[in-house]
Amino acid sequence: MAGIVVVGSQWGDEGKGKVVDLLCQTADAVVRYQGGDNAGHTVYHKNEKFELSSLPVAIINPNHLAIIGNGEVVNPKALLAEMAMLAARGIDLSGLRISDRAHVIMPYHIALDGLAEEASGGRIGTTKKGIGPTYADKVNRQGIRMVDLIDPEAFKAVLKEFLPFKNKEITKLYGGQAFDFQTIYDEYSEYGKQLAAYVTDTTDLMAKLSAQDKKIIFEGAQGVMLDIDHGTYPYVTSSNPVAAGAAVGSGTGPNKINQVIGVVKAYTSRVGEGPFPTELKNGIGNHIREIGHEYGVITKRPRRIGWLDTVALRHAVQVAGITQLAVNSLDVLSGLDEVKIATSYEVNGEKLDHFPASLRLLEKATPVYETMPGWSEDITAAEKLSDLPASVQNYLKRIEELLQLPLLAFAVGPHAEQTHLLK
Ligand code: 2SA
Ligand code: MG
Repeated sequence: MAGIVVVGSQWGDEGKGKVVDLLCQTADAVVRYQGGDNAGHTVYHKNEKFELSSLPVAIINPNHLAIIGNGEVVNPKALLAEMAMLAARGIDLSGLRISDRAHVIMPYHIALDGLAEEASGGRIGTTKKGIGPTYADKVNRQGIRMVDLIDPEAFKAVLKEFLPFKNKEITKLYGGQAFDFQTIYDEYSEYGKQLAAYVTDTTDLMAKLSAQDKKIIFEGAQGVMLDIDHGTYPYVTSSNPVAAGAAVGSGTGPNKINQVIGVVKAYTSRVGEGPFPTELKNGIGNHIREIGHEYGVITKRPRRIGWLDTVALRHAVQVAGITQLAVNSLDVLSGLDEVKIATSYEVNGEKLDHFPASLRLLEKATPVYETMPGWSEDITAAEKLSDLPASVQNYLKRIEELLQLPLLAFAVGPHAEQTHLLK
């Protein structure tokens, strides 16, 4: 088996969907391994725009399996709505498989996420999709899995056991509204019934695919800097976007992963709270946000914008084992006189060339920049490296040098036809 992981190398929204869409044309299966409907993946397929959330973006391509792995958390209501939207647009869902081990996002998780954000004045800036509380229950062994959801008796038993604790938390801690057992049970049993045909032992399926000579793409959501272990904790999501997460979140051995493609946006964006050393709170940042349509796919929040940060990227390369780069959104930078790349930070007059754990250090970190000439040409029709102006080629070359990794692909626009593999 050939296993290729596609990871976001920054704080999400690097354009992983485009790269997956390109690579999955020759794949046998594509697996999402973490996150849930907090993810917002935009892909343009045959000139049609699709915004996907819980499903692997590869679902829009027929001819291969699209798997929701055990590491994902599934909002059944949102997933069914996404499936209905795709079916209405003529997308064939017969390749969809949902892990019976994936945990279910329950309405009380969504309520708790919202209540915690509200009570703290938006401390993390989550998407309020219940992601953190669902993973917390999983780790605390109070979660409900898909295998339970599709089995009415099992579902009744686990919901009866856990709901009183959740209601206590909601009412006593936050003064919120308790959930009624029967209402949730009836509604969610129905979702279970509708999803049952897709729910299967995907771990066993992965084992079978591994035993054959199959090509599998592991589709990451969010980005390495939002990883619960390796990101800017606590300003992170509650899963492991790093490539190792692909093994855990799909039930595949790490030895089955041969390639890790780090998707990099030509600048940096971040949505939600947390450190962002190269953030541009000025006209350039605003300009990039507008040109790049940098607004949350799910929450519509304006994304924070900054220069490319190779301190953070080197950290991502290291912790995710990235082997090749795909650099996106080069077109968005067209028209700037100069572009900057952070190569190290300065903290209290000292040089720091690795990404620190301490938020206090990060707060004081001033990026040390290299400045390069910008480009003014419209590059959206470029197909090969040699079609790009020298300043763009130099920018890409410098990224390769600073990260000591080869470029595999680049994109000059949002459409599938604007993402190009290097020959
Ligand atoms: P959560 O909801 O618990 O995962 O939030 C925790 C942090 O993770 C960030 N996060 C994201 N960052 C970028 N993109 C994401 N997906 C959507 C998109 C976001 C949106 O593609 O645009 O619509 O706002 C995503 N999902 C989670 C989140 O902002 C918190 O910082
Ligand atoms: Mg996104």
